[in-house]
Amino acid sequence: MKTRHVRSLLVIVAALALGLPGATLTDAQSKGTIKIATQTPLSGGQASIGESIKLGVQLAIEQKKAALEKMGFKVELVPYDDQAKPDVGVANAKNIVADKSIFLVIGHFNSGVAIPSSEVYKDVQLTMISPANTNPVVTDRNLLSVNRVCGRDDVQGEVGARFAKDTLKAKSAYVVHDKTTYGQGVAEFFRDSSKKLGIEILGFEGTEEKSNFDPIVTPIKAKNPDVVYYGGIYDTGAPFYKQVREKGVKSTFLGPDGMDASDLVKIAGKTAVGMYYTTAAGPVALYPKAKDFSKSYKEKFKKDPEPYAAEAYDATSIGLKAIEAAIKDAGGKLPSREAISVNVRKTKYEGITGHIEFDGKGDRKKAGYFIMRVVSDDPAKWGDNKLIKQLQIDPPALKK
Ligand code: ABU
Repeated sequence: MKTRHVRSLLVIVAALALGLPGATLTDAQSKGTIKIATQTPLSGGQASIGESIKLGVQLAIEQKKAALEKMGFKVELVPYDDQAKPDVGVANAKNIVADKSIFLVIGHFNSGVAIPSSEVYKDVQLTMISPANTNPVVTDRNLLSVNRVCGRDDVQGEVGARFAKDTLKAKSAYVVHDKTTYGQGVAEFFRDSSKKLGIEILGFEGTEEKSNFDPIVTPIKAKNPDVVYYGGIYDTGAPFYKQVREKGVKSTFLGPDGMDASDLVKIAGKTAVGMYYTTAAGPVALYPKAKDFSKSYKEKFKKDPEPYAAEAYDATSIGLKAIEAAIKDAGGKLPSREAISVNVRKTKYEGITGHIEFDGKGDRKKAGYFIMRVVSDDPAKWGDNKLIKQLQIDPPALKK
């Protein structure tokens, strides 16, 4: 390297160390670019959550990239829109692995997209850290490159069933799902746990319907269950619950974390007020360390973070630390993708959502599960939803 270049690199490094404005590496001074990809729905009915996850990642990169810049690397976010569709996620995944400067993927929102996409990442040991995917298969494939900072649906389904039995005193339930990997999966876990606890399942039905639920509401009304449970995401869950209530069904509504979005009340309005949902996204108000995150997020993006944005922030922070460790292991050079996967799995991290450590298959140890009640039809008050119960539960061991 020419003396002039060495001198300007030293000036940049010193400026970065002091946090001076304009202290960014130019292409000529950088040892390389480390790109972090997100894959979430950025268009369609689930875009509000997908966008918020992406913004959580963006904030973490902006606040925490200095360590990598001091080592001489530029850090860039590359957002991909998986449209909540498995085929789009896989096509994006192929482009992602082909870009050798991408060293980390934070995503997805939908387990049915994450599972096939991570089969592509796995082939090159590109690390995926999921902030939100709860289907057991995400980690039960025991892949070194796949981790999640949230809980799992086999646990979430049981948490919901126990709540229905012990707190709601439910004797019967009617279960509907959206036929996706996630929606059907969590509905089956809820159904099976409910049956074991003595709750009678009056109906179990899958539908791909997105707007007109009339044919499904009729038998629900006739059977008058204590609880109506919908396994799916808010974009279809909200019109479902709305139509069930508007047809005069008085049952208590319960759903999984797919309902955990302010858009639920934007669509369902007052019909969603009073309903319960379980979630694996910690309400940010619960975490003292998430206060700064919420403040910065709101200042920067002019809105509150949606559920799973804080988990996305933590997932990114873990990834950045792992990249830093892998660069050190590689003597200051760009590391292999596999070295990052190895370092992520060794994580012991105090995040804004609590302590994060992974088990051997990439599940978060002592993941949080929360039972919540919707308190207002105002989407801006989603963060005020009432915490009914908070649990920390270890993931099940891998079945042999
Ligand atoms: N866990 C909420 C998002 C849905 C999914 O995992 O597919």
